[in-house]
Amino acid sequence: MTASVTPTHCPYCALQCGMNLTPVPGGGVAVAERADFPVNRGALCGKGRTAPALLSSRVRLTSPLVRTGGVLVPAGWDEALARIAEGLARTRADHGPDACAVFGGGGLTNEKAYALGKFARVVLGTSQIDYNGRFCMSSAAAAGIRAFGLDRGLPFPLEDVPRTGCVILVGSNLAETMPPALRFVTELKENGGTLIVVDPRRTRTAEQADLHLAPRPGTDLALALGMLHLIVAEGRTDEEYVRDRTSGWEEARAAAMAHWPEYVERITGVSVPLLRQAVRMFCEPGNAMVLTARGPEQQSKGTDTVGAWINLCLATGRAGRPLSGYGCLTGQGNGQGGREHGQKADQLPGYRKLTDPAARRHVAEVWGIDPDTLPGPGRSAYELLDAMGTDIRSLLLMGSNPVVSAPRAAHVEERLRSLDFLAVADVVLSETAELADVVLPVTQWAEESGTTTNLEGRVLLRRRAVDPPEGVRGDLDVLHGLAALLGVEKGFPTDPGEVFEELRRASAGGPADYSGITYDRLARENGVFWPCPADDDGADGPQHPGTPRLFLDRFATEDGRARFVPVSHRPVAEEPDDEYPVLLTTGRVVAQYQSGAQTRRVDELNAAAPGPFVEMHPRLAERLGAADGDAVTVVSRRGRAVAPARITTAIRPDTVFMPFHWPGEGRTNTLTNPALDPVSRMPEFKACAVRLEAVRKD
Ligand SMILES: Nc1nc2c(c(=O)[nH]1)N[C@H]1C(S)=C(S)[C@@H](COP(=O)(O)OP(=O)(O)OC[C@H]3O[C@@H](n4cnc5c(=O)[nH]c(N)nc54)[C@H](O)[C@@H]3O)O[C@H]1N2
Ligand SMILES: Nc1nc2c(c(=O)[nH]1)N[C@H]1C(S)=C(S)[C@@H](COP(=O)(O)OP(=O)(O)OC[C@H]3O[C@@H](n4cnc5c(=O)[nH]c(N)nc54)[C@H](O)[C@@H]3O)O[C@H]1N2
Ligand code: SF4
Ligand SMILES: [Mo]
Repeated sequence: MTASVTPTHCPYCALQCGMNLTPVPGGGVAVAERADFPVNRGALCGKGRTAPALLSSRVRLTSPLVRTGGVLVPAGWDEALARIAEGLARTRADHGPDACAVFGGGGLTNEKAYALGKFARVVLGTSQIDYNGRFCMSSAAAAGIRAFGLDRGLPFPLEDVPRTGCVILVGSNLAETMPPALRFVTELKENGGTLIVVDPRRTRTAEQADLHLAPRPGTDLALALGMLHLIVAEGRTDEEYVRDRTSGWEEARAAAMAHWPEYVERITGVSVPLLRQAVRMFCEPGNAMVLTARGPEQQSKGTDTVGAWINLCLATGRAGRPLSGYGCLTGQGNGQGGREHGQKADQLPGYRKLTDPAARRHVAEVWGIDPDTLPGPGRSAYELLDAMGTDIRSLLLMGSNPVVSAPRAAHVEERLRSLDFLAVADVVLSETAELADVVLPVTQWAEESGTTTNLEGRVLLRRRAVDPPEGVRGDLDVLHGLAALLGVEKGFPTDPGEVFEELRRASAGGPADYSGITYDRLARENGVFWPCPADDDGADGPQHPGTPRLFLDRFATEDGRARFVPVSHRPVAEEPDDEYPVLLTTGRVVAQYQSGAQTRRVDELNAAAPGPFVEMHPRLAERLGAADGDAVTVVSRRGRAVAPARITTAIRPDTVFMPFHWPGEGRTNTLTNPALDPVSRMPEFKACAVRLEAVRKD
């Protein structure tokens, strides 16, 4: 390996910031600025900057572990893989293929996600595969497909954001969750544009806003409907656009007109004058965007809620036009690509539908199998975890830590413990890996190549910069080895470039068409936006340029029109009552990532965010008799958690907020409600009813 500089991308969030890596003698790499990548122009947050710490960390796994006499002990790779193959084969023989399940993650590269989906369907023959992206942006994906016929997080590059007129950021705290992207909204303001932030908390992001609306958690749907009502009442709709480019307006309009501003004020707590001000700002002549993140999406009505915000864009002619539109800020490193290539329960590569006969024929041909042997759609992530130990008997898990991150986590943990067999591939001994029968230590981002697709739909190449330590193997090697032990010798190459070549063919002609993208091109071009079909002639002529901006001429629906969906307000699945009078909402802090499996093992990040807390308003704290820093017990119908109070006027008095990055006593997901959205099957992470008790001081 040469000691030269390798340009690559961050292992964490969906921004996929560009960075340069240089190997450090003795192990690991040094991170340096990489100014040529337009998304971050060299800027990195603390997580990206410290990502190399985990490469040479002592806590990283460097040997497979197998459970022997009740404890995990180091073992060789041959033994570990054989144990997994045996576990899966026994389940299949005793209970049928659907008793084997696979769980993936949106942090896995496109190549891994593709191989994992293929492994489930071709090697195990199971329909039971899903992944953590179901917990992430699935409601926005469902709403995007319903309205536009296609789901790509942002239909435009981030560089368009500062050039629009008004941005409504709904439930995104990007100052903490994508810090380098804050630049795009501060530049918007410098350019004379306006920023509206919708968040029950006055976050660091909300502090940047010209207008901050702080609705009660779980009421964004009503808020958007109230705004649409005012838009109609004030004659601010774009009639020509609605006529020429959309369908279904009459029904959607009628539904919105039932949501009077005063009624919306009662539901959301946002006053009618503020609602009017938001409408005025959004309807200024010119362009506007609505960007959503997990706030409105992680609700048991997330799909309809995003639909309501999309309706607002459509009614005002703000979608499929330059510098205007609706977008979802996808979360995980490969949150976009991870939902396109087949680790989702209902999906085949290229964002094809598993129920579509033509899609099945196409992919089966690439895989060299009979389409009739392809299983049908399986269960969604929470439903799959809930079925562990009942009709699911064995699980292979890669790239997720549900013991910390799944809703109703104590129940999920108990389900995982009741499995006949659990195998986990990870870089560290996560809380989920601790429960496994076999743990496989895998390589990390800087030690392997592969592609990710960032939140803009920009396909990127991560490059190997250093050799992995002895004892670890890549996820692709794991799948290759297991496939061979289970009797499938071909079709699971270990070289990511070879997997990508197959992915290109499998995606060709699908909605997420990657067939015109090659590793060579990615190395030259700093990313290519899908869809990017291959040239038919195969000659060296002009290549498809990729598609940075979607929908400018037509939407991806059959008739090319965007579809309004009539939606109406409904309450959260669990409204506060006398017994559980307060709403809990959950989310993130800047220094920790997700279940914390990686970032809790980095000293600098731990020092910045050492543990969980319960953010609450002074009035609520006073009623409770809690001072700042006092331990507070939070009780829901699922269980209880304890964490110190953090008292601030930045949150509504009827709501508390907890970050979800920690296991144990302060595990937020012990409390959360797995009520699912009927379309996307997204759990309601953002609202459940709780009771608070101040812990007695001695
Ligand atoms: N530091 C850090 N960065 C990350 C991650 C991380 O774990 N840590 N994870 C990455 C991933 S996978 C994701 S998905 C993204 C998530 O990125 P964000 O969506 O920005 O993160 P969250 O903190 O989950 O939620 C955003 C905001 O929603 C607000 N909110 C809560 N309930 C409601 C509601 O009912 N309505 C509205 N409108 N807002 C509400 C919360 O107060 C919070 O400020 O971040 C990515 N980046
Ligand atoms: N209460 C509450 N809960 C939430 C949310 C919320 O807002 N509130 N947000 C939800 C969201 S948006 C998300 S995305 C989920 C995320 O939650 P998780 O799915 O738990 O995500 P991570 O913590 O990133 O887990 C990834 C695991 O895979 C490992 N890993 C990393 N890279 C690789 C790799 O390449 N291969 C393998 N084999 N392993 C790897 C990591 O070490 C880690 O253990 O949490 C959800 N849970
Ligand atoms: S913002 Fe996201 S991609 Fe950029 S450095 Fe931070 S974690 Fe990495
Ligand atoms: Mo996410």
